This record gives sequence, structure tokens and C-alpha cells, in this order.
Amino acid sequence: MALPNKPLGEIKAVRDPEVEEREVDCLIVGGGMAACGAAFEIKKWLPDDMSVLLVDKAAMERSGAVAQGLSAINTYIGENTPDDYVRMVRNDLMGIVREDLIFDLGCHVDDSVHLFEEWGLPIWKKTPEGKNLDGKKGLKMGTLKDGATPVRTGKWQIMINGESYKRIVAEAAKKALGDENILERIFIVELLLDANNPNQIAGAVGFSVRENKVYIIKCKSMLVACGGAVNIYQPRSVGEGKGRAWYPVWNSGSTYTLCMRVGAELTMMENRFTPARFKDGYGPVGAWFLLFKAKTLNGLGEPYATSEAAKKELEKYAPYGTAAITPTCLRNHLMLFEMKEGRGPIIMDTVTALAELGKTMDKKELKHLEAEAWEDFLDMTCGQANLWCATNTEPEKKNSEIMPTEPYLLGSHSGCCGLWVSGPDYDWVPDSYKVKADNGKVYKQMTTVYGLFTAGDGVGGSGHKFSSGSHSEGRIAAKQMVRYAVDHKDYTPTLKMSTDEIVDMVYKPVRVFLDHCEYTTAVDVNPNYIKPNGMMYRLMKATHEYGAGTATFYQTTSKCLEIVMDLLQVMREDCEKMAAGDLHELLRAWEIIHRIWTVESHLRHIQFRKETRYPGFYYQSDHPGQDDENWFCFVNSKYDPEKGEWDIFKKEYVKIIPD
Ligand code: SFD
Ligand code: AMP
Repeated sequence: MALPNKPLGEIKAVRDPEVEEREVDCLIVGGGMAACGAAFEIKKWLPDDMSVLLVDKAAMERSGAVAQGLSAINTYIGENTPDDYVRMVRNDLMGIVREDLIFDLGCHVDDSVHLFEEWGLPIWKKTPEGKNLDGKKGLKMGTLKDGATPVRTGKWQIMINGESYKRIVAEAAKKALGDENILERIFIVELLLDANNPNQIAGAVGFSVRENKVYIIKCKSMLVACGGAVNIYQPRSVGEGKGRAWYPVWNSGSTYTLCMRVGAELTMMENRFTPARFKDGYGPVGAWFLLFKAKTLNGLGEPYATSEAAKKELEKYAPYGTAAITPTCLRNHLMLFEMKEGRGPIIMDTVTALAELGKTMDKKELKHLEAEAWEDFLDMTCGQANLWCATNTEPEKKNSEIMPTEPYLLGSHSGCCGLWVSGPDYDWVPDSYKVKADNGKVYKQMTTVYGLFTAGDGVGGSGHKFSSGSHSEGRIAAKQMVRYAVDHKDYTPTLKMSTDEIVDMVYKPVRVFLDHCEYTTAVDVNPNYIKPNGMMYRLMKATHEYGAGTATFYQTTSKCLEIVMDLLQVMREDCEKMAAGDLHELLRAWEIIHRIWTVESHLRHIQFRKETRYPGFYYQSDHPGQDDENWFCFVNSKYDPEKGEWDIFKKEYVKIIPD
């Protein structure tokens, strides 16, 4: 259970926290969509004499990316085929994806969507006359499972009334797992390998953000599903807007850092998602493009995306650029092209879109359409609706600007960075996609560290899973984790570090603070330490300016990358002097450490890939354009925790589904 907020403000940190040690068979780290999927599934497979624990840094009802709700489920296969789903993802991600993982997910994802509806999530339905029924009215047409037709926006997306989406999914997860198997408000800082087997997961360590307590949890198998990485770049929102971002600000790259630091292989970390969003409020654009059929215009009022110049630009990136649906990065590329040519800003023509749709509607239907436009944001990004109010924007009367935001790292939305995991053990899956464990068996979604699994934003090379796909992947991973733990029943995890050493590592920022805080009168200014807030600004400035942030229109160069690598190295050294006076600050300290590691891996991958595979997301200006001859492959990397060294290398791409 989540411990309640203390009304007295932040909780002061003490030098010697309490320590709680636990041992379970399966450990789930994270409480988001993927972890909820795992929590819902795991007990079905776990033998009665085996145990499970879920640990979330926040409270599951509102944690992770779906905290504010969503207005669409972006992956529902329905009347389509998994093969086609693979083709769509492959095209959107410029050719290089794990088709085995995507196909497998395509075969399973709809079951999660059916469950969401069963648990109470309102899914919009089409009437035989082609009208949309939202909210409870949707149920008049029956359920999706029984064959009712959803309101499709695009080929893959369906509309929902999703303000309470996460609460609904978390409730089912908690009920299935049992409150006694859940710890909330615990931030995991580090994973631990087994003392006797250097490539075997043995446990995780973390701390409570509600009481001075360190947790040491041993396990036989583990799922790490801590979402993507946000606030690794200077966001466009600063000053009074600070804190606004599109993806969840509380997801700080833990998935990647935790796994890479125990030596798990990463893949496609060079890939990022730079989403086009409504300017300043970060409202998603999908419903506007797909449901409301809105067009984007340049500052001169021209529909630039269909111009001759745009066509020429897209031809450079064939076959993706010339495909029926322009890939997400290239849609951004066209926007940036207009802006750099001096024809900005980019405008979403909401006025024309609503007027067009309204032509066939009566007054009541028109009002409902306008309400839908607001609800799209109220369900998932209410800050955007607030901004519309604050700026006197009625979308039927006044257009809104859209803008590519700061970059995010994720593997479940329109990006594909993450961990290299095993594909399913089918005969059509190439051997190079299967990770074999110590017993020679293949466990789907296991990373290259034995017993360590991931899902959702953690799984690399397979974007476009979104909320439903992440839940599904969590369920698949849960079954495999149990299989692994059962197959390793005799394994007793043993830790190399002593309890004192672990506590010293986790509470180091607190001890640095307590050692030096009396030296100055202003507690944030001290020659002996740096506060996490200061470190955050340092990180953001470095990546913003050198790492292809918004400062340079997402461009970087080999020289810039060299400079930012040096800066990151110094930051890592200075993290040893980070100070935390309260538990909130301790959380911030560890988050920034995770962010630094994550963004370092991102930039190392960009440095290695000598081409620009994702124009619109980032540009390596010394290597512009696609170079299929040399770079039509995955880029993988591995950090060696013993030696403290990185290895980056190419990994073969195998085409499984024909065009
Ligand atoms: O509009 C630790 N997403 C959308 N998905 C859709 O299906 N439809 C949409 O409409 C989508 N859009 C959208 C989306 C997200 C956001 C923020 C907006 C709009 C505004 C994407 C999905 O939400 C996303 O794909 C999934 O949620 C990913 O699932 P997962 O499980 O990989 O991540 P999570 O849900 O964020 O959960 C992370 C969990 O980890 C916890 N955590 N716990 C312990 N220790 C640590 N160190 C931890 N670090 C993190 C978190 O608390 C959380 O529980 S639209 O843009 O297209
Ligand atoms: P977004 O709101 O941008 O996160 O997008 C939601 C969904 O709509 C994702 O599946 C996107 O790939 C898709 N999408 C967004 N914009 C477009 C577009 N212009 N054309 C096709 N698909 C889009």
C-alpha cells in the first residue's frame, strides 16, 4: 500500500535508515502498463509455493505514462492482420525493427484491450449508420470481444473515454496480485548480480520516498518495466511552464540504466522520439490528424506537407518516405524544413477540420463534436485544455501552433530504443534473435542477463506497442519469468555487497549532505556538494547544446558528440558529490544519475551509427542521409560492469515478413 503524503512537507533524510531485506521468486519493478500486465498475469502461472513482489516508485493508480489517462488505444489489431502490423511498424521506424517481437505482440495485444473493456474502460463504438457512440453509450453496441465495431481513427487506433484508464488497469492488477505483494513509493536504484554467476540477476535495491528505509530484495527472476526517459534534454517549457513535458516527467530512464549497469545488451539507443505536439501544452496530435482529419499549414497558410518541395524531400528517404503513410520522423522533418526555410510556424488547422466535419451535422451533433475536441485533451493532457482556456482558444474558431518538442527515449510509442531481448522460440525466428539462458532454453523477452526480463518501453527494436501493447508484453514476460524461476528452483541468489555497503551506496547523497550542510548558511550553495537540481540543469544544458537538442534544430556533429561525452564523464564523477537533505531530494539525485547513464548510451549510439536514419528526430550532420549499404542493421551496446567499459557493435537485421 502507498504510504500517505505527510502534511508536514518533505521528510528529512537520516544518516542510518532502517533496512528491510526480502527474498521472493519473481520481482516486478515498476507499476505502469507493462508491470500491471505482468501483475495481472503472473499468479495464473506461479506455483502456490512460490512468491512475487511488485515495487513501484509511485502509486499504481496514477503512475507512469498513463497517469493522466489517454483518449485512444493506439494498438488494436481487430480486422487487420499481425503481418500488416509488422509492415506498418517497420515503415514508420525506417526499416530496422525486430519483426519477431512485433508479430508476436500483434497476435496477443487485442486480448488486453478486451480485458480493459471488461474492467470498465469505455470504448467508442460505431453504429450501423456510421455514427460514433462514446462513453457508456458505446456499450449499446455490445463489446469488442463480441464483435462490436470500434471507432477507428487510423487503421490501428481506437477511441476511448480514458481519463481513468490507468486506475482501471491498476485496480485489476492489484486485485490479481494482492495488496500484500505490492510495495509503492519505493524507488529502485540498482540491480545486483549473483556473487557466483556474473551474468545472473540476483536482486534489486531501492529506498522508500515516504520513510527512511532501504530495501534489499533478492529474487530468481525479475521484470524491469520502469518506462522511458523524460527530461534528459532541456524541455521547450521553461520558467512558469517548467514541469510540463509530453511523456511522464517521473520516468527517468531507470529501465535502461538499471539493466545496462548489470551488463544487459541495449539496442537502437540512437533512436529517439521527438514528437510533434501542440505548442506549450504538449497536446498529442493523433486524434486531430486521424479523427478530425485536420491539415497542417505553414506560416504562410500553405499545406506544405503535400507540396512539390515536400515530395522531393520525401523521395530522398524512399521507400519509407514514399510510402502511403509518411513515417513519424519524416513528418517532423517536413515541419523542420519549413521552419528552417523561414516559413514557420506550423499551424494545425482545427477551424477548417471542424467546419468540414460539421457540414453534415445538426446543432446538437456539432456541440458534441466540439466537446470531443476538448475531451481528447481533458482525457490525457489536461494542461493543453487549460492552455486553450488561458489563451482564449476555441478550436472551431482559432487554430493552434504545433511544434516538435524536446527528444524522449522510449521503446513503446513511436520510438524503438531499449534492451535487446529474446524473441519467441518458434522455428521461423532466426537464431540470432534468440537469447539462450544458462540451461540452453529460450525465454521470450529475457535480456542478455539471465533471469532479467523487460517489457513496454524497455523492449528495443519494436515500437508502436503503446499502452495496450505494453500491457500485453508485461503479460507475456510474466509467464516467462515464472517459467524461468521454476526452471531455476534450486538457485539461491547470493549478493556480493554487504548490507552496509548497499546502504552506503543508496544513502550516499544523504551522507554527503549531512557531512557538509553546516558549512554554509544557504543550504543549496556549498563547495562540498552539488544538489540534484543543479545537476539537472547541467545535464540539460549539455545535451541541449551538443546532443542534438532543440537548440540546434536536433543537429549534432562528431565534434559536438566528443564534447558532450567529456561533459557527461565529468558529470558522472561529480555525481559522487551529489547531496540530498530529504527523501524527495534523494529521489531526484538517483533520477538524475539514471538520466545521465541513459542519455550517455543514446549519444554513444548516435556516435557509432555513421548515417542519419531518423531525420526529423535527429541529424548527425557529418553523416547526413540514409546509408543502407553500411547501416541497415541494429546497433547494440553492452556496458561491462566489472571493467567499466562499453562495447558497441552492429547486429544483423533479418527481414521476416515480406513487403
Ligand atoms: O496520444 C519505477 N501513450 C499512448 N498509448 C496509447 O495506447 N494511446 C495513446 O493515445 C498514447 N499517447 C500517449 C501516451 C503516453 C502519454 C504520456 C501521453 C499520450 C500524454 C503511450 C503509453 O502510455 C505507453 O506506451 C505505456 O504506458 C508504456 O508502458 P510502460 O509500462 O513501459 O511504462 P509506464 O506506463 O510509463 O510505467 C512505468 C512505471 O515504472 C515506474 N518506475 N518504479 C520503481 N523504481 C524505479 N526506478 C522506477 N522508475 C519508474 C513508474 O512509477 C511507472 O509505474 S499519444 O501521445 O499517442
Ligand atoms: P500521436 O497523438 O502523435 O501520439 O499519435 C497517435 C497515433 O496516431 C499514433 O499511432 C501515430 O502513429 C498516429 N498518427 C499521428 N499522426 C499521424 C499522421 N499524420 N498520419 C498517420 N498516423 C498518425
